[in-house]
Formats: sequence, structure tokens, C-alpha cells
Amino acid sequence: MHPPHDALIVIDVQNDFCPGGALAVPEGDVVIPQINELLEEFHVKVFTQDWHPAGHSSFASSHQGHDPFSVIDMPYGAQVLWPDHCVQGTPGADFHPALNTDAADLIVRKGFRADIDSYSGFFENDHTTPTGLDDYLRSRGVTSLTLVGLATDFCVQYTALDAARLGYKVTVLQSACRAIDLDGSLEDARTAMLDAGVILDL
Ligand code: VGL
Ligand code: ZN
Repeated sequence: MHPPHDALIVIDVQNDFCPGGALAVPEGDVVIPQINELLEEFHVKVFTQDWHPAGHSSFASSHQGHDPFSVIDMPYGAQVLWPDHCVQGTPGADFHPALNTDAADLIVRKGFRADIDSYSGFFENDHTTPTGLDDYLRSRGVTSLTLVGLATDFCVQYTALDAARLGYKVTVLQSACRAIDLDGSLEDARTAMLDAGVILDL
């Protein structure tokens, strides 16, 4: 067992990010058996769930003339436009059926505000609107985090950078993560995480 101040954060292991899903991450489902084993080794276990209303502003379909994976300027900065994914109440937004969701202490939903995307489990993409996760972890005495899930270069990276900024010791377990890898985004994410003091474990 890991010590009680170490939490496992399972990021966005949902059908739409797995093969066959709307925004499939290559090999996204391969990480699930390892995550299920890890869930037995931690006292504090939190899942995040991408949870968008239909017509969300991060969807290319909400911006006429813009294709999926293009980038636009939003009031809070650059935003990649995605295929419609993880729409609230749809099967794509459900956790993958092989994931042991019974093990979760807390499920944090994010991205539910129509006008702003949220990659990080801690803050929306404006980097200021909190999800409540920091307060929860503090109230349970957590000081160090192990991050696993999807996708390494988006939600895992943003969660890791926010966590490091908030003062947590952060480890990203790369074998239990998979990336989208748009135009070198995985390498950029690795560099940014290392620069922020995040431990990239194998
Ligand atoms: C994610 C793109 C859009 C992720 C979520 O979970 O990494 N990526 N929404
Ligand atoms: Zn999303």
C-alpha cells in the first residue's frame, strides 16, 4: 500500500477516449488492467470525468467553418477544437466498462460549463475557476499524487501542471497513460511537466 497522503488520480478513462470512441486515444483501453491493480494500492482514489453539455464551445461543430483539431482563440487563450465527445448522459461519456469504478472515493466532473473547456482536474482552462478537487485532497491530508489515464498530453498534463503549482508532489505513471499526440504535443507535454518538477515514472 502507498502511504495515506498519496492519492491516485484516474483521469478520463471514458468510452469516447478509448478505441471506437469519438475522440479515441490510440491504445486508450490498454491502461485499464494496470489502473485496476493500482486502485488496490492507494487509500485515496479520485476519478475525473470529462462531462460536456451538447454544443460545448470546445467542439468544432459549434464553430462554423472550423474543422476538428484546428485551433481558435478563446477569451481564456488558444483552444483546440475537438470532435463532439463526452456529452453528458451519452454512452461515450461513461467510464469504460472494464474500469473498476466501484473503487472511486470521489468522481470529479469537469468541462460542464458551455463556454469554457476544462482539461485539468483542478481548474478550468482559464486557470482560475476551481473544480473543488484541491480542497477535497487537502481535507483528506493528501500531499502527493500519482496520475494515470487519458490523455497524457492534454488532461493528464494540465492536471499535473496545476497540481505541481498547488504544491503537490506529482508523479505521472507513463505506462498507465496514453496520448493523443497532435503535432508533437506529447513531447511538448513531457518537457513542460519535467520543467514543472513533475516526476515522469515509467
Ligand atoms: C481531453 C481533449 C478534450 C482529455 C478531454 O481527457 O485529455 N482531451 N477533452
Ligand atoms: Zn473534453
